[in-house]
Amino acid sequence: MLKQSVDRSYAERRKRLSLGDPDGLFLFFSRRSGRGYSRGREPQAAHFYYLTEYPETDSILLLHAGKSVLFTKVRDELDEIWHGERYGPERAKEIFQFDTALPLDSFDGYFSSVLKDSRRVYFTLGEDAVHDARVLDLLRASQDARKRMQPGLIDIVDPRAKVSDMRRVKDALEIERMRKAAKVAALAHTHLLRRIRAGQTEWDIEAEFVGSILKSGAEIPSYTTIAASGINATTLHYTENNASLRLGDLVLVDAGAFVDGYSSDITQTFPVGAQFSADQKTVYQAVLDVQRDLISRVKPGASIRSLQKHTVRRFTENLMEWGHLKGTLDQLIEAGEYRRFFPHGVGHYLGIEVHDVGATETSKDGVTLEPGVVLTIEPGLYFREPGVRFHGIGIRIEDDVLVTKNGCEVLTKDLVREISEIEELRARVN
Ligand SMILES: [Mn+2]
Repeated sequence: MLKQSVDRSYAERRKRLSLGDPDGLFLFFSRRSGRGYSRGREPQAAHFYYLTEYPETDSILLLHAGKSVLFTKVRDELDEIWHGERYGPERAKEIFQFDTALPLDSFDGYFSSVLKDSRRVYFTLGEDAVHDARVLDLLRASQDARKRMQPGLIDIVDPRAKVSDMRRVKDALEIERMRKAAKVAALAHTHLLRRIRAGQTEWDIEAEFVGSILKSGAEIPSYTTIAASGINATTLHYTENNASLRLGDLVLVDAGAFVDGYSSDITQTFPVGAQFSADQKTVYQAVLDVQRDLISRVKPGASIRSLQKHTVRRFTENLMEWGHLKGTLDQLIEAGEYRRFFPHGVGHYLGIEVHDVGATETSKDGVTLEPGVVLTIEPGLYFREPGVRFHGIGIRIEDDVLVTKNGCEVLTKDLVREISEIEELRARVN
C-alpha cells in the first residue's frame, strides 16, 4: 500500500544535514534490487531511510545547499505487475516532500552539472561496488573537464560520521516508533511465558515469538531469534533453535521486533518448568540486581563505557563470592578474568538498526549519554566450562532504555522480570 503522506521530520533532517555543509553534495543510495531471491523482507538502506522514509529500491537522494533531489524509477505497467505499484517521481516529490524528484536515468546528467561548482562530495565508498563505479566514473569525467577550466580537485568525504551522529540522538517521531517496537516485542516475550512448555522445541519459541510480533504490527523480527535452552544459552549467538525443551532447564530468548522502521532488542530467561532451581535463582537474581542497578545509572553524563566498567566490577565480586575467581578484586578486573563468564558488551545503541550507529568512544572517556539516546542494558553470565559451579546455566536480561533529562525511560517496562512473577506465570502452563 502506498503512503499518502510522511512526517515532516524527514525533510527537516535533510535540510539540517545539508546546511551543515552548504557547499557539499551529499549522495545516498537506497537498497539495490536484483540480487536474486530474497529470504525475507529486506529493510531499506538505513541512512537513506532515515533521510526519506522512501521505500523503493534503486533510488538516489542528492542534497545540496539545503535542497533535496530524489532520483527514482518512473511508473512502468509491466514491471508493476511483478513488484507492485511504484510512486514515480511526481508522486514521490509530493508525498515525501522533496524539492525535486526526477527519473532515475537523469541522475548522471544532473549530478555532473551540479558537480561543476562543487568541491566536496559526501559519499560512502566501499559499500557497494556498483554504486562506487558509477559515482567514481562521473567524478573522473568532471575532474577531467575541470582540469582544462580551473585547478582544484573534488574531495570525497564519508557522510556516515555526520548522519550517524544525528541518528544517535532520536527525535520525537523516532521515540514514538521505538516505544511501539519495544511494546510489540515485550508483549511477544510475555506471551512465551504463558505458552511454552516442556516437550516443545526451541523452534516453537521462535514460531510463537515471530507469530506474535507479526500479529501486532511488526514487519519482520529485528534479527534472527535466539531461543537457547540449557547449555545452548552459553553460546552467545546460538540460532540453531532445534533442541527439545527439557524440564529443569532454563531457556534464554533474545528476540526483537522491527516496527515502522525501528528495532527493539530484548532478552529474557525463564525456566522450562514451573520453577527456577536454587542455583538458577542465585545466578538469575545476581544478573537482575546488576541490571536494575545499571538502569538506575543511565542518565545524561553516564556512558556505555562507564556502565561496562560498573558491570565488570559487580560481576567480578559475584564470581569471587561464588568461588569461580580467586585473587583481589582489582587484579582480577585488570586481568579480565570475568570474560570467561561475561564476554560481551553490556549495551549498545538501538534505532533503525539493532546495533545502531553513533560513536561510543571518541577519546579515552566514552561518549556520554544525552537525552534522546536509546540503548540496550543487557548484562549476562554464562557457565560453559565443564565441571565449573553452575555449569550449563546461561542467563541474560536485556531491556531497551531511552535517556531522558534526569534518568531514563524503560521502553520495555511491560516485561515480567522478578522471579516470583515469572514462576507465577510458568505455574499456569506446567
Ligand atoms: Mn542487544
